Amino acid sequence: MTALIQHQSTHVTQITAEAPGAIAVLRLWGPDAVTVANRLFRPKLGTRGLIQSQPGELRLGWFGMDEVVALIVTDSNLSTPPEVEIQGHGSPLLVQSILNLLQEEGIHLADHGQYLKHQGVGWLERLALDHFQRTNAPKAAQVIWNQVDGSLRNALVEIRDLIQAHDTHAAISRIDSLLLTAPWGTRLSRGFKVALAGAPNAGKSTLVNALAGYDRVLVSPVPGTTRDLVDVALTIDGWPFVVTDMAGLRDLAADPLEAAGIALARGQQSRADLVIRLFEPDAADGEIEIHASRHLTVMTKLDLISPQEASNLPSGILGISAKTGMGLDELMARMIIALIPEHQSIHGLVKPVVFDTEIEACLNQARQWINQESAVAASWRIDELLSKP
Ligand SMILES: Nc1nc2c(ncn2[C@@H]2O[C@H](COP(=O)(O)OP(=O)(O)OP(=O)(O)O)[C@@H](O)[C@H]2O)c(=O)[nH]1
Ligand SMILES: [Mg+2]
Repeated sequence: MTALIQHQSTHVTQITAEAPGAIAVLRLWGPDAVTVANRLFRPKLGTRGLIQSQPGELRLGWFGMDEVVALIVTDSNLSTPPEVEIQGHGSPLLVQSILNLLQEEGIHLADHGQYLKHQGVGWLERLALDHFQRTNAPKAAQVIWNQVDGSLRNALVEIRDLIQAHDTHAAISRIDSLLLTAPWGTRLSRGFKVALAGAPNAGKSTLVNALAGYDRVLVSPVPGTTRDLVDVALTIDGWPFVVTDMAGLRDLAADPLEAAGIALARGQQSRADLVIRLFEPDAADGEIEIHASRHLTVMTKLDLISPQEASNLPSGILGISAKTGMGLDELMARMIIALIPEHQSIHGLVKPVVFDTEIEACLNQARQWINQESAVAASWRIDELLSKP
């Protein structure tokens, strides 16, 4: 055991985000962590360095050019070598100077994932943490956090056990209900993609600004204003969305730049999870060809027609005014209904969810193998995911 530890190297990683902040926290682990930290740490009060500290005792001093707090961290049964935590000011320059000093002492720079791995956090949970760090929509974050907490791992263990017990019927039904979560689960960290399609001047950009709550994109009465695809990230009812404003669709665009924008917009429709088709009150519905599996049809500029006309819209068409805000709550509610299954928005927060395409591929493959009566291969595939270091 001692020989093994001797051959392991010592690492340092920054635990806090690698960006300017009030404080930065670094973690040093491995056989030389305490020795090196003790050599570089100069105590401020008294004469004692780090090495004489009780585990968990905070010590104030300098590490290189900056003042830091340092402490020795041990696990409760002392089965692993002690680690050192260094807490200092969050300036990237100061952090870099500490990291440089440590590297000069032969300490290896590691990323946060390596640190989690060292702590015994499995691949599945590290992947979930990675997704968690990329979402700031509260409900999506909660769903992903439950996967960090073991929701999906437990479900995969159950499936593997069912396969091994030759209960293939139950295993397939569990796999299928998990796979049903993938279309929305895999969007939790990157957001549901919503494209706005409509003729020039339909009010797409005005709607983007109304949803964002500020003037994000250019609006003008001149048809053909928007050319580029502009992604705007939004949180609606706790879920993440990326709404894409794009060029108004028309067949005869004389301007080559507008024509290029229209080509981009057509391509974007097929990549979107949901297309919102917009048309003005005096335009005929259906003018715009939609290439998407899911879409909502919306009549814009409701403030320009009489209340009587507004209340008599054909069924399936939602009226909105991005100018007055009329109908926007209903539109957002319909976006949620179209993309997040109702039962998921209530109970799904604690359920296992397929949040990554690699997991989705694994489940599809395991299902295929069960169908080909190769239970061993199916169980191996799921085990591989569960035990990935
Ligand atoms: N009265 C009223 N005017 C609106 C509304 N929405 C948009 N408009 C006006 O319609 C014109 C076109 O709006 P945009 O949002 O630029 O339209 P667009 O669909 O983005 O147009 P392109 O970028 O050219 O494709 C602008 O003058 C807006 O002020 C609305 O709800 N009510
Ligand atoms: Mg526009």
